[in-house]
Amino acid sequence: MDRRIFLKGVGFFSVTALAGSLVGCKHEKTSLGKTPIVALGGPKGELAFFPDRLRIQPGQTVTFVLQSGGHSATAYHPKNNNRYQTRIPEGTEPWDTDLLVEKGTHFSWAFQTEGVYNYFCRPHESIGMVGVIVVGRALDGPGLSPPQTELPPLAQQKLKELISWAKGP
Ligand SMILES: [Cu+2]
Repeated sequence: MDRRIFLKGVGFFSVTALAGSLVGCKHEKTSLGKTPIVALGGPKGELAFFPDRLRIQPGQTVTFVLQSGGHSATAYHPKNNNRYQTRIPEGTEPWDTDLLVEKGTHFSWAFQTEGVYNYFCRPHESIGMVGVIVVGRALDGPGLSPPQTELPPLAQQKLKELISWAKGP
C-alpha cells in the first residue's frame, strides 16, 4: 500500500520556479526543492502534463501543480473510474488530484511501490492527456500492459509511446 500524503494548497509556489528552491509551501515541512514536480497544463495553456514521463525512486513524493487551465492527474484504477482496469502496480492505492482549476493548486503523493504507474486528466483524456511515472525499476505489471481498447484512441496512442519509453532501451 502506498502511504498517502495528501497535500493540497493554492498559490504557494509557481511552476516557473521549478528549478529553484521551492521551499515556500506552507503545507509541507520538507523542502519542495527536492520534490519532483509534474505541471498540469503548459505555460501557454497546452493540454498536457509537463513532464508527461518521469522516473523517481521508491519513497519519493511527486507534487502535481496546476500551471494553467483546469486539469486533474488521476491514476488509472477502478476506484477512479469504474469503467477502467488498474494501470498501476497491483495492490497499490490510486491517487486523484480531482479537478484543479486555480493556478498553483498542488497535490502531493508518495510512491512507495516499485513499478509503472499510468494516469490521465479527467477532462482531457480523450485528447491524449495522459502520463507515466516509473518508480524504481519498470517491473512488469498493469502499467506496462497494452492499453485497453475501451480507452479513448488518443489516450491509447499516447500510452503506447509512454510505455515504450518506460521499458527503456
Ligand atoms: Cu487536462
